[in-house]
Amino acid sequence: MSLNCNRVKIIYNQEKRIVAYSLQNEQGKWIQVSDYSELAQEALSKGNIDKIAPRILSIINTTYNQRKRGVELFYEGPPEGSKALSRELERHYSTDNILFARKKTIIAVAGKTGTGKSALIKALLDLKEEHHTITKKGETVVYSGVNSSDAEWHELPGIGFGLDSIRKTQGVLEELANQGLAVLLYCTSTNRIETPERELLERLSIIFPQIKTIIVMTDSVSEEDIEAAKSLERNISIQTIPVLAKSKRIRSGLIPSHGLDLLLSAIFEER
Ligand SMILES: Nc1nc2c(ncn2[C@@H]2O[C@H](COP(=O)(O)OP(=O)(O)OP(=O)(O)O)[C@@H](O)[C@H]2O)c(=O)[nH]1
Ligand SMILES: [Mg+2]
Repeated sequence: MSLNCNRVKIIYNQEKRIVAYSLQNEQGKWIQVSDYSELAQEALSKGNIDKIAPRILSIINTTYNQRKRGVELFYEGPPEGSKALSRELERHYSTDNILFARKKTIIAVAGKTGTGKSALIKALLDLKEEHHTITKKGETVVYSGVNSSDAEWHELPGIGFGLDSIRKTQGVLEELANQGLAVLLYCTSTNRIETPERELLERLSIIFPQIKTIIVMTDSVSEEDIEAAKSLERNISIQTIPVLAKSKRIRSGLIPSHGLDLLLSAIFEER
C-alpha cells in the first residue's frame, strides 16, 4: 500500500437506506464525493447496501484504484454493510490491494457547562431508537449504541470558566482524534462563541482536518435564534445548526423540539 493511495469512506445509514461516500484529500480532510463521481449516482446513494455492494466496489476499484496503487476503504455503519462489502472483496478483489477497515463512528459532544449536551445526546438516541449503554471514561460519559449504528457518543465534561478548562477539553479531543474521532458537536446556548472557544475550534480544524465540526445552537426556540445561528455560521465558517432537543413549555403553549433530524443527517450522511 503506497503512502499516497486513495482513501475512501463509505457511511451507511440503515434506517434511511442511504449510502454516502467521502474521499480524503491531501490535507487529510474528508470530502464528500463530487457529483461527477460515479459513486454519486442516485442508484448508489439509496438502497440496501447488500444489493449495491458489488457495484460500489467495482466503481471504487476502477476509479480510485488505478494501476492497483491501493485503496484504503473505511466503513462506518451497521455490521450488515461491512459483511456485504468484505464478502464481495474476498470474492472478487482479493488481489487488488484494497485494505478494508470497519470503523465505529466516534462523536464528541463538547461545550460549556449547562449548554444541553446530555439533553441533546439523549434526544438523538431516542430519535434513532438506539439502545445504548452508558459508561464513564475519566470525566467523559460515553453512550454506546448497541444495535444498529455502532456509534459512540462522548460527552465531555462541561467547560467552565478559565483557560485551563478549555485546555483540558482540547486534550481530551486530541486523544479522541487519535482514536478516530469523526464528528465534534460543539454546543452553545447563545449565538456567541467566545474567543477561547473559537480558538479551540480553529486549532482543532488545523491539526485534525479529518474531523467534521458542527456547532449546535441548543435551546433555539424562536425565529431570531434561527437567524442568529445563520449569522454565527457566516462569522465563524463552521456549519451551525439550531436545535431544540426537548419540547419546551412556555406561557403561550408548547414549542415542539426541532432540528434533530437535520443534525442526524449532517452527522451520518454528509461526511
Ligand atoms: N426544554 C428543554 N430543556 C433543555 C434542552 N436542552 C437542555 N435543557 C435543559 O437545560 C438544563 C441543562 O441541560 P444538560 O443537558 O444537563 O446540559 P449539559 O451541557 O449536559 O450540562 P453539563 O453536563 O453539566 O455540562 C437541563 O435542565 C435540561 O433539561 C432543550 O432542548 N429543551
Ligand atoms: Mg451533561
